[in-house]
Amino acid sequence: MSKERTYVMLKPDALQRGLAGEIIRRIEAKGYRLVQAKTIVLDEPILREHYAHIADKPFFPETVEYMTSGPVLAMIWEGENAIAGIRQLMGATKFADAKAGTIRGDFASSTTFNLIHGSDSPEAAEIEIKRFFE
Ligand code: DGI
Repeated sequence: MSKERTYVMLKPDALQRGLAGEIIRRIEAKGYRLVQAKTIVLDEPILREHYAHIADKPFFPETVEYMTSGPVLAMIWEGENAIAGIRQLMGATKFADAKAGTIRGDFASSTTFNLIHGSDSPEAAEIEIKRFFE
């Protein structure tokens, strides 16, 4: 395992529900290091880019409405195996599959309102860090 950087984004519901501190605490407690963070407001063009793989799905309009409903917290995290490790802390995408003990399993209110994004591969991490921080 080598030290990796990954892109993590706390979605609007995480900030609206006051869960940012709890989610960051869990990631820090596992040993990852916060490298950069900023709040941003997303628009549809950047979401079409970031979520190109789901842009033709029936739920995409709801995703855009949700993701533009308030600011998100964009972050770069670093650590051993950070990409897969933070995905594990996040929990599964589908609401019914997210296990207790994971961020989504403990706090998500639906598959759409699922609090957190994390890059799912080294390639995605590189692209997403560039997309949101450069
Ligand atoms: O990387 P993930 O966020 O875990 O999952 P993804 O890249 O496959 O999908 C991006 C987001 O799109 C996901 O966080 C929530 C939404 N999404 C994915 N599949 C579904 C979905 N939303 C609904 N309502 N239903 C789905 O089946």
